Amino acid sequence: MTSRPKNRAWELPLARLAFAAALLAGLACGEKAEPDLGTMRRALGPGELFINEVHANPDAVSGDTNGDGVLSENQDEFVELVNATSSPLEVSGVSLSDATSSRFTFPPGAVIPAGEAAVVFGGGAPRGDFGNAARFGLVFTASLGLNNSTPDHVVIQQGAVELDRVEFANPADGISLNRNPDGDPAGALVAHDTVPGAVGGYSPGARVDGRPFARHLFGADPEIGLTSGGVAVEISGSGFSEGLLAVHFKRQGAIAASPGFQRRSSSLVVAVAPPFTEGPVDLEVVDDEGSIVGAGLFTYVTSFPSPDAGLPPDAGLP
Ligand SMILES: [Ca+2]
Ligand SMILES: [Ca+2]
Ligand SMILES: [Ca+2]
Repeated sequence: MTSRPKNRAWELPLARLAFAAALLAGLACGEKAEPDLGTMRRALGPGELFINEVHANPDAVSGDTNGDGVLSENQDEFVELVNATSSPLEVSGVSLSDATSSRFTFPPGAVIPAGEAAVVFGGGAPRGDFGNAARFGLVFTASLGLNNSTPDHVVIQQGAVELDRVEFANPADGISLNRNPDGDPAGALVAHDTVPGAVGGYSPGARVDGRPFARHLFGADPEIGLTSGGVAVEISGSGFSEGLLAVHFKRQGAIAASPGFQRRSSSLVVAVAPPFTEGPVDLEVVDDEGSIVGAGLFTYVTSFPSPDAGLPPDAGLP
């Protein structure tokens, strides 16, 4: 079962992202001359997908990790898996097991973007962003049954190839086990609240401090503006830092800087569109952590269709 984004406005941009990701992955496969051109399916290597966080022992009073309002020592267990590569990974068919049995298999079409996370909760009806996992359709549920005291392990594998394995025993009540450093596949598994920067006892789908794993631009509103510029464009995304430096509108070597921009939140920047030539442009948000580019998110037009276009000259205008 998959948790869908609550805000349906995300669905179109997500479909575009998935399509773009599929195209990019197909191209990447083509460059490597791998046989399965046109899809991103390929054999994963150990460590390309890894277990970053395991929560086996949710607190019975304060441990509603899946955000569904129900405290459950089983449903609020979770395992967080992270794509360690700089490319999208198709993970369909990758399975997750514990000491007892296979517990979960990623469904067909499951793709984890570069550096992003997927979360498998023990059950319930997960509600929340979970970093960017919900927006990418990467929040799942399955019966996990992770032991609280008897030694247990979590293994992820594709076919017979083991991608990652963690072992644990007696995790503290209400505190997950997390890689240290966070997001480092080679990091040791330690109590979440002892990882530098951690906020709280667990962080399903997010970094230990609650930020999303990767930064993205998701969309623009409006998506269309005049070539003369001037419209204020709301750019939605993730991980915008407080040190916003510039917003660029650009296409194939041509670049124009927004004459006025403001960070409203970690997920929203507003920028005045500069004048530009007709056609689609990429948007680039530059802050003190680097730059984030969204391809083709905005389109310049020379004029908007007249609201009375097609009507006879005397069609009721006062
Ligand atoms: Ca819950
Ligand atoms: Ca348990
Ligand atoms: Ca986490």
